[in-house]
Amino acid sequence: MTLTDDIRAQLALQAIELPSWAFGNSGTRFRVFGTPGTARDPFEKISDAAQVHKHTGLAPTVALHIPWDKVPSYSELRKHAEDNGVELGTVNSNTFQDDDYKFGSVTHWDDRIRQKAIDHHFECIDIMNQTGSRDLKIWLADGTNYPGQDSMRARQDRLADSLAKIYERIGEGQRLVLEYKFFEPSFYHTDVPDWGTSYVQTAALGERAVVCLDTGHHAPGTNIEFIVMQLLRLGKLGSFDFNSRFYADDDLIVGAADPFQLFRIIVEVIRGGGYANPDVAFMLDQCHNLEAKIPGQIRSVLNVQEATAKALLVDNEALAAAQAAGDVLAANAVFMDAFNTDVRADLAAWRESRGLPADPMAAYAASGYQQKIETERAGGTQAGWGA
Ligand code: AOS
Ligand code: ZN
Ligand code: ZN
Repeated sequence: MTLTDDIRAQLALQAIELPSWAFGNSGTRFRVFGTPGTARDPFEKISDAAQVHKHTGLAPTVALHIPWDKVPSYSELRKHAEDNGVELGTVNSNTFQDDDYKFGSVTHWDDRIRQKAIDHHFECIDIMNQTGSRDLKIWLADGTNYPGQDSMRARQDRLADSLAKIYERIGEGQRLVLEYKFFEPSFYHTDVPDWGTSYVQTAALGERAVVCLDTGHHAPGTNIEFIVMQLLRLGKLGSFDFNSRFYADDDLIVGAADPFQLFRIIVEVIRGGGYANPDVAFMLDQCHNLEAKIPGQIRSVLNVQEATAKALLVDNEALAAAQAAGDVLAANAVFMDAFNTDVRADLAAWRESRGLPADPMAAYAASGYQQKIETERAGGTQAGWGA
């Protein structure tokens, strides 16, 4: 099977948002290793992200994280992004790195702390108005570690109340995107643990509140593509945080751990009308603890593109015929044929036809950018996860 003109045209519509934090240092609770050349501030993170777009044409926007990417002038940061050929995207709030949030943020029983968390989101919305961002993404660390520690019911009610206040502030063209995660840092219960809770909470808010599905935030064995199908069916799938996991929320390179799962997810996205649909944002949520960050992000967007090309190859007519005939093996064969097709040469040719390097990893390595930042940024304080 080869990529048809129609598939080639569809591939040109792909846009994947990069996380600014992928360009800062990150690690585990055991150690954060420094990586030569790592960005020292939000401006350098944007410059690095722009390299990914330059070599792949796939990553036109960069997500910010507040307060990690706090700057005195967002119009300056916005201009810097535009000068580098990218735009600022989703603003991620942070209510997990302040002592006040030890027992929760927007779910906290203490009115003062709950209001502080709501005010932080108001600040994020003010920033979105300056950066031109559409989405406010909320991931909450809220939860408890022991049964009886707090009332799960009361926390859920406070969550609904806080989100309603934040939603009221969201502009007409903006969205509130609520991410779920089944555990960590809370281990007994999490206040937004699953797509159902995120759905229930966002449905209560209104149309401009949607769900973010982070692929690393499910128990092992979960059929994630089923969730994708269901949220698309309900019109509530607002965005993806793509990454890979072997064990927990590993935040490794998307498509590295299970390329077949990524393919199955994208098949459902396409089937549900979510591909190249601005209402369903493709984002990465990854950290590169060991590997160089810019090539790590280049590899990531290429993995998503490769899975997309394969998913677009599925012969839907043959699949429908096999399904209608109850021919289980034929239907599965149609599915697997697409996944097992090697699209790499076709994608290289497609890139060249669009003035992009056939091999973006090699092009970046040959560009001299990595050597340049390793020299120029030596000795400075590198930005890090949380810094
Ligand atoms: C946390 O586990 C979530 O995946 C967040 O989306 C994100 O990773 C965090 O806000 C940034 O590190
Ligand atoms: Zn995430
Ligand atoms: Zn996560």
